[in-house]
Amino acid sequence: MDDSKRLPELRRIDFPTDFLWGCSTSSFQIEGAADTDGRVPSIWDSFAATAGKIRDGSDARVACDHYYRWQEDLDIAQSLGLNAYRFSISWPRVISDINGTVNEVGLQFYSDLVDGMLARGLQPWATLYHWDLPQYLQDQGGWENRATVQAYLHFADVISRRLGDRIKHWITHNEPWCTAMHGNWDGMHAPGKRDFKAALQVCHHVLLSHGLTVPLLRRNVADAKVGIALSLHPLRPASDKPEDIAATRRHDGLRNRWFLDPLHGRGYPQDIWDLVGAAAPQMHDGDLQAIAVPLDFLGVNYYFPEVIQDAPHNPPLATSLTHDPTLERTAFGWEVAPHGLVTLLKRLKQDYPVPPMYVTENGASYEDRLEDDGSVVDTQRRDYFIRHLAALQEARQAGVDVRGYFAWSLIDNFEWAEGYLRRFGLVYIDFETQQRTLKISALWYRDFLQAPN
Ligand code: IFM
Repeated sequence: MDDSKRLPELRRIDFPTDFLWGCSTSSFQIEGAADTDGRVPSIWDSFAATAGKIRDGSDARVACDHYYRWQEDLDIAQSLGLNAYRFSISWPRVISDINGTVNEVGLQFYSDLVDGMLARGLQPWATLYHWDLPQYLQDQGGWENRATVQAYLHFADVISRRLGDRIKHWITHNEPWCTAMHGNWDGMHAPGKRDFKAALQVCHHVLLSHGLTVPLLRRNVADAKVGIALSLHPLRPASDKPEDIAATRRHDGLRNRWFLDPLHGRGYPQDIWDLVGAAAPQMHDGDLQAIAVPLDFLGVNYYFPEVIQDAPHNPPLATSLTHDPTLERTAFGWEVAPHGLVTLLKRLKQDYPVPPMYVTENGASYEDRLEDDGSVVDTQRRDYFIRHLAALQEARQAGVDVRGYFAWSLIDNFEWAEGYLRRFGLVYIDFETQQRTLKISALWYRDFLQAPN
């Protein structure tokens, strides 16, 4: 991957006029107001309250206080010149208990939020599930329990009936890999299990809930456009040894194909199904057919590529990750590889009958500082965006149908197990005062979007 140091020339007019320019956020990471207006605990509240789970010992009880400051945040989004805004809906704010009781106050919050977007020219892109499962469902087994699929359908039904007159773009799930694997295999995320078989069962139920929700959304919402946002990675072997090449194929099997194949009607990849043996998920007749429902778009969350080595003593995949030492890294340690986005998008087009795609997340964490003069000089993040947008454009010019770009994230926020140690925002948040400051990257995005030609 050759990512030259010179910044590419980038102009908005070189993108289609109906291209979507957005930012992404998620409910748990920004809203706060944890006990307000009938919101009940989520698995992330419980996880954060458990000693040792969050690196800085923090929680998201206040986060960015967005529940109270959403108007200011949408004003900022509008001032940048965005025409779309991706957010998620907090299930524990809207459905209060195991009986499916609807919390009208919680629903009203999202209704107002969506009205606020429309009033500012921001097309609402709603994610139904961005990891904040109600704790009362986890108490019954969470996503490992097939009953959670029905609970999710109820949640989706309530939301889409109420907001479907205004929200036309729906993302069923954000990054099922993280829900399943970080939540249940490596235990880095809530609910914090370490059980590979459980992770694959969770994964299956998440995909099933996706598949069953798509027709429901289409029934409830006139002109609905429905998709899913996957975290996908371009992979390459650490060497040209046959063992590393085979390991890369296996790693791809779980990381990418385990999601892409069933969504495109191919079922779970047989090579990985055979490899995981008894850990394979329990399925019912018709599940795979439901999961394969055609989508209106695919959301691609791209952050970094992975370099894979054979690791015979590392079951079940017998692979391990290494780094490309020639690539620069973000403060989080993630490799900066804009060209990986071209590789990924072209691969998706080549290997699958993909619908139109949107980059639903892309961004970088750096150690930003609010200077005495009030500026936040995040030139590395600005350059990251420029290079990735140029890569997106290169993929488009090669014939890949990509119709929008959502930067992660509008504002600094609670970065899951990392707490507040990782800043991804275009906008700096002082978590003591809740003051918002546009970083250099935000000023660049604004100037880019609003340039006269
Ligand atoms: O903050 C997360 C987001 O919630 C999901 N995608 C990756 C981001 C950065 O880690």
